[in-house]
Amino acid sequence: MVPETALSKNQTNTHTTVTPSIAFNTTTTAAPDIITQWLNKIPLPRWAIYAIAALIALVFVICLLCICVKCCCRGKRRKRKKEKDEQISLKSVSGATTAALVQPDVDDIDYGSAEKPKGRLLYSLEYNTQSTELTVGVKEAAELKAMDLGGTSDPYVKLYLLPNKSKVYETKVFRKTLNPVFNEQFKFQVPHSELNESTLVMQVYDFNRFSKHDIIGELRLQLSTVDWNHVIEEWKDLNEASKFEQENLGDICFSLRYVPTSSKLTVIILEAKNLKKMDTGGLSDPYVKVQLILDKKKWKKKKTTLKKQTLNPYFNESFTFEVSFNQIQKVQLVISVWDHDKMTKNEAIGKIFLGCDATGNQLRHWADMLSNPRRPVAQWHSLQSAEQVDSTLALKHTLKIPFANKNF
Ligand SMILES: [Ca+2]
Ligand SMILES: [Ca+2]
Repeated sequence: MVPETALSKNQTNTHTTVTPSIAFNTTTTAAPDIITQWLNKIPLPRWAIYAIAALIALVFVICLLCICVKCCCRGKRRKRKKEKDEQISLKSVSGATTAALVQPDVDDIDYGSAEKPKGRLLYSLEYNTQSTELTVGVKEAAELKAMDLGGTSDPYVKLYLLPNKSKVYETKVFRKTLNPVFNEQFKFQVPHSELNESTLVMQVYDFNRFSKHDIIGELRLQLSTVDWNHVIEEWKDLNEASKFEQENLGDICFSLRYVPTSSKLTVIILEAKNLKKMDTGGLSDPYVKVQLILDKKKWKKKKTTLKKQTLNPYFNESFTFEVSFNQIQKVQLVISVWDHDKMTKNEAIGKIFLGCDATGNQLRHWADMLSNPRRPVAQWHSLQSAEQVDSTLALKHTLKIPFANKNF
């Protein structure tokens, strides 16, 4: 440093015409020299120029900070939203749902495309010629197509025989998995004469609490092609579900609430949608019957008001029944949607039943109600054909069936 200052002093001495500032800068590079010259051309005091420069720099830094903060906030918000989504889906898992929460589960919104592979199903078949009993084992599924937003599905399997679709079974629902292990067995009575004409249908569905269940894929096995000398256990790729057989009768949403201390069962019929068209005008006149069956007898019955000319009726009608804790474990709740006709007999559009001996989605709703006493639990259900439900109920009551083929 010392020799440098000495040199600059020397230079100021030799070049007397130049200003001290220029003399100082000659010792450094040429660029600051240009800046100084340029600064000298501005008709403002030097302190003002520096102040303006500082101000511009400050504004620039503030802008930069703002952009950074905004980016960070967006990241945090996204993270918070993700956490919230997880909370919502966890809530649906716990089954603690109220009637006020009847809206699509975030994870239950479709996003799958039709072209993706559906997955595979491992099943077993066994036919006992003596008892004419067909045993179908639904073992497990693998690499199922994801139907929900979270990239998973809530699979269960529905199985029945054609052409006589008298009994429809469902496995338990497995939440948030694409590789469920069911390990359930189902028995069908099939006489020898019918075995070769029968087709076993196994459909894998994605359960959705607040919307229609989506079919993931299905298997159709013509039993005439099966070699019954061996126990069959094999994996098969699921196929696209055939559309023609899936008759859509409509969906119904209702909430169930049971208060053991006061022995009150409350059923709130909320709404129905996409009901089957029963009248020539392309609409229906729906109302809902709520019925309790106890010890194989019609026990209690109530019905909603009639909604004229609609396929998407909104009811929000509440019915309370007195059912003791002992009875709630044996009772069957039958919900049926009917089309009113002025001139002819009213026709059942569809039906479902719930209770401890129900299966699949209906059993799940019933169990949710029992495990959440005093809380209303709402859920959508797909209606089944009245004949099918009547037949299932009749099969459960092999003694006297005074109402087996009548409409409830
Ligand atoms: Ca689902
Ligand atoms: Ca009608």
